[in-house]
Amino acid sequence: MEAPVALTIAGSDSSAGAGIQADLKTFGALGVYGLTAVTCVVAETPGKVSRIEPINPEMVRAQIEVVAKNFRVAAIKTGLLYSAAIISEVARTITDLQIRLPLIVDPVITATGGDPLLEGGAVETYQKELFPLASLITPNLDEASHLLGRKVADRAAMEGAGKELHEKFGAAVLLKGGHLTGDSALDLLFTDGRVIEFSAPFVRDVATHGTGCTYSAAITAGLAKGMPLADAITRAKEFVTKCISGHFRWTSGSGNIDALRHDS
Ligand code: PXL
Repeated sequence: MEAPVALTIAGSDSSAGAGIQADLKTFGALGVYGLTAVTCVVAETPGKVSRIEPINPEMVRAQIEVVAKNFRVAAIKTGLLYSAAIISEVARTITDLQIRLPLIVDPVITATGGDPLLEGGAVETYQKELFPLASLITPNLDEASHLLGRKVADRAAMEGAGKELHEKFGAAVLLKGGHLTGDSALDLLFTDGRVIEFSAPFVRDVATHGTGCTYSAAITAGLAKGMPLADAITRAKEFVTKCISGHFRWTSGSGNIDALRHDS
């Protein structure tokens, strides 16, 4: 059987725990061949971004075009898109190529350590140009708060926020609750007017740089293999939990470095 193929349109993380590196490790672990369109290069170590440089939007388009025309791509995810210009170019390219595949948009706005990754003003471009093309949008609580302009910080607020985003953009929305509910990591999927819960034990005391990227890449891999959305999310959440509990750790006097382990 031919291997399923997925494309990630995302940034490069020099520490390799997040971004396009996490996506490729995830695709590989789940038996999917990963293609890439790099949007920006981030010089960072977990917890500290030191510099970001964008790729020319025309070069982002060129990468998407050449792989889309030559491979049988089965699903696409977007990660860090960095600027309004790149978001617009990605949306235009997907429209021009008449790509009608599952499109998972992970609206990356800040790094896990809090450093900004997306230029100011680009959130509006996401909402106007890319979300209407998405099949699934996967914000965490912080991203949902940015998108809606109000704090989303408890279960009741999650219900309202997810419903509003689902109705506004016509895409399924997976709102990721993280450690909001104590001992479990609770996510809510808003799809076809229904809400489905996904929960996993919260793994404590591990720095979780790259969790969001890994989760959306694992969902994309499941969809590329032909799984229904809710099944792809269930399997992806199990996969992320395994990557966190099996993490790498390098100890040093100036502070430990943790990284997800995608092959555990
Ligand atoms: O985890 C968010 C993220 C996504 N993409 C890239 C990143 C990061 C976090 O640092 O560097 C490229």
